[in-house]
Amino acid sequence: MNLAEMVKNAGFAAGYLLPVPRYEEWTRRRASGAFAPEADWIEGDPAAAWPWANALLLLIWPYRPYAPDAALSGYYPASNQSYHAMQALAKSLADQGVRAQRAAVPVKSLLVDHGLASCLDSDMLFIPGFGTRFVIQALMAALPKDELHFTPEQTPFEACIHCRRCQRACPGGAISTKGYDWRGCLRAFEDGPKMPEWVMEKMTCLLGCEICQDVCPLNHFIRPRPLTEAESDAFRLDRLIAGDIQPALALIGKNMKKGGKLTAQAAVLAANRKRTDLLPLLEERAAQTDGPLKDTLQWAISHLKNES
Ligand code: B12
Ligand code: SF4
Ligand code: SF4
Repeated sequence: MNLAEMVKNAGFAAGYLLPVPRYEEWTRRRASGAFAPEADWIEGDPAAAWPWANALLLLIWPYRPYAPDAALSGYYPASNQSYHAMQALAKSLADQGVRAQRAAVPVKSLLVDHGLASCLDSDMLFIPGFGTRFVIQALMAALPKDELHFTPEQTPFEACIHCRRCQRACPGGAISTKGYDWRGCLRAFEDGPKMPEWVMEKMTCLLGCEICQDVCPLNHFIRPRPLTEAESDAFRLDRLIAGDIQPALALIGKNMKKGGKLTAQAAVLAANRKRTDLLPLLEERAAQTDGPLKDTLQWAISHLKNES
């Protein structure tokens, strides 16, 4: 087998092979409550979770973002594509008798600690050639001994030019001279049918927030790409508000369905984009809906009524 070739054939731009990692300090810091709740699903002790594995393969999937006026995060469609590429790679490895399994590990810390990426003031990772626009996938594997060619550790490097554009542009004030604080990051509060008022008021994008990456000069060499026809159609606000989310889920993965969040985000975005033409649809949907999603729909309706 030729692992580097398999990684390339699966569509990844790079693959880094590391020994099974240990990160007790990271796990201790998480236990102290320092990290966002989304970090809870990361495995705290890899040697115990994957006792059969002898290596960790970190895979890099670069992508081009959409232009800011598309109001759609390019990360999530890319993340879905890279997930399927990673599963296909695991299957090809299994076909060669190599056990490999998706691993929830703190990929940022691992890349930074090995000098393979640099953490910017925005808390995004930067890799030369890809900017911050890449998804990281991770596979724990049991490789034959003659395939264990670990990626050499590099000297850690600094890439951020501390221009503070991300700090000035961040709508939640998450980035400051003290660093990044997830409690001010819009993305940390966008996962359900209801969002805090301050998040709804500042939301500019579906699926996440792209602002700190859009303004970063280290990304400006990457040309945004237009939405394909299928993407434009799948993410039409009227469609998402009506609950017709299957075409969108086909592009971003079924796990993005969680509790009506696509409909909630579309309603908020409709309000923030002053889409008064969508008022009748929002009212119709609110009349058929109960619970927290109804509150979000009503927030959007009252915002739009104040506009008209
Ligand atoms: C939890 C999480 C979030 C949370 C918190 C984000 C955060 N920055 O902490 C929320 C939901 C807010 C979020 C938002 C986003 N996320 Co996110 N997220 C994660 C996740 C699942 C875990 C990250 C984590 O644990 N954070 C806790 C921090 C503190 O730990 P860490 O990131 O591992 O490592 C840092 C620290 O440990 C620190 N460190 C290391 N040692 C020490 C020691 C000491 C003493 C100290 C003080 C610090 C320190 O340095 C490390 C580098 O910063 C990762 C996937 C993964 N498996 O890691 C994706 C991940 C970080 N997210 C990603 C993305 C793309 C995003 C968004 C852009 C999505 C979007 N479009 O809206 C935003 C960006 C927000 C931002 N500016 O960072 C990508 C980042 C890719 C990249 N190029 O950097 C990742 C890697 C997912 C992936 N598989 O590709 N995310
Ligand atoms: S915008 Fe400037 S300060 Fe912020 S991460 Fe990019 S280079 Fe660093
Ligand atoms: S993702 Fe948005 S809210 Fe979060 S730090 Fe970046 S600019 Fe701020």
